Amino acid sequence: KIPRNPPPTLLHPEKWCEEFNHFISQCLIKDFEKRPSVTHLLDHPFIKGVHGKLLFLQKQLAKVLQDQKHLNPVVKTRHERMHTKRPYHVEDAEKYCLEDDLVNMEVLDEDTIIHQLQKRYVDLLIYTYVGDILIALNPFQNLSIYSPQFSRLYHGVKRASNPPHIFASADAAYQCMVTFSKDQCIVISGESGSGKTESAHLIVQHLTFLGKADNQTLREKILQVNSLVEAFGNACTAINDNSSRFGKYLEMMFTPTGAVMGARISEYLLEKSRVIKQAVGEKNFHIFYYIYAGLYHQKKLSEFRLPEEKPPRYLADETGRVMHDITSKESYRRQFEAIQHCFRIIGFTDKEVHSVYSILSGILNIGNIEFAAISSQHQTDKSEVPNAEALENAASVLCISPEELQEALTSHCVVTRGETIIRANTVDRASDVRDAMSKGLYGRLFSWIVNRINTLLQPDKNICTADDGMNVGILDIFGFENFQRNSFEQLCINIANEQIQYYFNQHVFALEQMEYQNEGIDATPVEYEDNRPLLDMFLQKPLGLLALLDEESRFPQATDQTLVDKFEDNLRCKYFWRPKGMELCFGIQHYAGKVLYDASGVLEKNRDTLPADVVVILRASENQLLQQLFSIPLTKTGNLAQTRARITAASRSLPPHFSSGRLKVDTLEVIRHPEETTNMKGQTMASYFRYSLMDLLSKMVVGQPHFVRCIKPNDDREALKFSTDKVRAQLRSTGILETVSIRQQGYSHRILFEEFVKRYYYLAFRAHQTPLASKESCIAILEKSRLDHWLLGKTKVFLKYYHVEQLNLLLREVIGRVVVLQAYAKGWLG
Ligand code: AD9
Ligand code: MG
Repeated sequence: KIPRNPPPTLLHPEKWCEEFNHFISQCLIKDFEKRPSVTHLLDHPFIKGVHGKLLFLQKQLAKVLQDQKHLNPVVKTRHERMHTKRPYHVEDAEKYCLEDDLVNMEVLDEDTIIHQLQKRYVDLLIYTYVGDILIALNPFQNLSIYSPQFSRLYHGVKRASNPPHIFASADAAYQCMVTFSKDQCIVISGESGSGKTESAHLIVQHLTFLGKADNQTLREKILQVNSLVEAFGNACTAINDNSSRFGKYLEMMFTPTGAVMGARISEYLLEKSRVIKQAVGEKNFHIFYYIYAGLYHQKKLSEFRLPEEKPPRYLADETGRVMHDITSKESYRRQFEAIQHCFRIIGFTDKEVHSVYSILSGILNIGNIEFAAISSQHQTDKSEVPNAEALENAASVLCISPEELQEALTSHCVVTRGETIIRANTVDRASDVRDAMSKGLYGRLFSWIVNRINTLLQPDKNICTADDGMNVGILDIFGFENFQRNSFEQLCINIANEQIQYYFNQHVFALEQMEYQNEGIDATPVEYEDNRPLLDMFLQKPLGLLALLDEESRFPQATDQTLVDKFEDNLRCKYFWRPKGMELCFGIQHYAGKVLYDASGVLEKNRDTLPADVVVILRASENQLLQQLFSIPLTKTGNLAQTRARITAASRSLPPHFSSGRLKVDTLEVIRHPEETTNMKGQTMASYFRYSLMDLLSKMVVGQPHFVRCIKPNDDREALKFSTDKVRAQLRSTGILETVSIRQQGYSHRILFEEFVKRYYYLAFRAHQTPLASKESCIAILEKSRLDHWLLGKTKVFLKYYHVEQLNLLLREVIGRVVVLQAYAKGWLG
């Protein structure tokens, strides 16, 4: 008798077993037309020598094929679904009326939806589905629903058997990847502090569980990656104590059989300016506090030339007061230990880690360098360094010459008519150079850490190359921000969010509706707020906001005032306005709300110049890591050739609408402006930003998307507090109501007849049959699988979001039996 559920240890116990499993699956599924025969098996090195057992094996194979006829239907009625046993205990019977999926609701209006979410939230049911999209409300408290027990509970089961959960979304992406052998992409969006980063962690946690790496160390490494990167890239802001100050796209790579084999991170747009200055109530990047407190406790501050009596200026709070409690904070010290642990587990050498600490200490020391004006009879505006100690400390930890450092900070050279003239820097200019140096150092250090992690986590070529594998990408960017004062950083962050919202709209609304038209299916169009005009206003050339900013940055005489004037003259649309009496301000109507931006300092931030002298002295450092950071131009997201190749590949797999005029992913067009990509030197932040956004999208469009929409229930970060207005605003701006409608009416999966038959044909046909890739074959499969409410277009099967799950479960049941065979085989061969 074949056991229903083979013991899980049989799946990946030893290498041969996996290979054998893969082999049989191949025979059964991929080459089904040929029908697996004894000769196939005999040729396999694992089978050779055990012929005697094969007859029995063959008999079992035949039985598996026969058993297809008795597959259990998985479709449950809604009533059954509602009463399935739930893992978290709900006492009150009335609570069963809570709807796990908003699509099932009969009355569909904003108030009803908000009421549902509120009732769920106070019951700690923070997750809710809208079809295949997950809404996640930030609980602002720790919940006990993320243990390994819960990972098991959500592993490969019908979605309706458990309450909605982030693990279920991760599971769906994983199952889609394995079933369709296709890359997946989980897009997490929501405003700042809504829970994106936490959700991303939980997804990684569940995916590592699913991708059962035989290799325990690899698993541990992957789990540490987020903590390490976030120590360097996150900081405390007015909205969120652990706010992401960079965008992160983490790809988890899997073998064709679904075992995790590596990971890769791409980072976007680190907010470097935070190193030198933070807004009121905000802090520098976490790592600086960790390292200062950690080194203090290890009595190593002097080794890194960090002053003990007075913590560095970069760690001062908004009033200019230095945070004296840094060293007394237990949590910072513990975090420092955790970071040391992360470095070790991931595989950084001690020498590398030491270099990283040196560079961080170097930055803190650079921040302490002060400048004073000296005026002599002949020359005014010269500057000198009154606190030579800070300068020496910085030079010492960075292993550079203090004289050269002073020279690079207080003077610059001008080349005119073949002559080089050394000019003194004013105090302001010297301070700018100092700050540019700190930002440059930190930005490059961050990129280096990310690149190093990628090297340490790349797949072992003996197991599988990245090209043969598949991946699930998880996008966690900085959320939409609206502070009291918003600057260039907020502008970039909000444009990025605008782009992600556009991507969501494209997938959920535009592409779906266009497909109905093309396939001759009659569907009522769902109205939604298209933010394309706004995105055009930012990204268009030559008159988009970013292009105008770049143009103005090229004029040495330009000021922030002329910049805002230029915006006003050129951006004549309803999304842009200039408030009266605030000369340096401009307002933008974003999809998520109105934001007032302050243009002071924007030009300088955009120019982001790092003087050549600084590069020269850092390149000459005796610290090898530092040399490396400044000798190779760090192309953050791969070189031009790689990016182009990726974009070409992406455009091939894009739905045709993407390349048709109207729905082009417009940032992809940027690649045609070679000055931006080939000339990384002298590049402005705006053009780098545009390039990064394009690079990110080119990665995302390759995968099949899954969406997690995080919602912040209140602005006070309080548990159980549900502000109706706050939630309403977020539901409106992200178009959740419209999403519910389209998921209720719509068909989110559209599969070509050919692909459908190829994938699912043995749910209805016998092994030796070769059905045509026709409409009729599709109907046969759909009817046999007892699905209802599907539709057929001219070339595609239209499925509801839940159909794919049902079909995959049926499919897995068949494949599951193959695994049982493997168990038998292992018994005989082992
Ligand atoms: V930002 O755009 O990076 O500023 P996020 O990433 O959206 O923002 P984050 O994930 O950092 O927000 O969540 C903010 C805080 O909410 C966390 O620090 C937690 O304290 C809290 N949070 C969010 N999700 C959960 C959760 N599932 N369980 C418990 C949570 N706490
Ligand atoms: Mg975050």
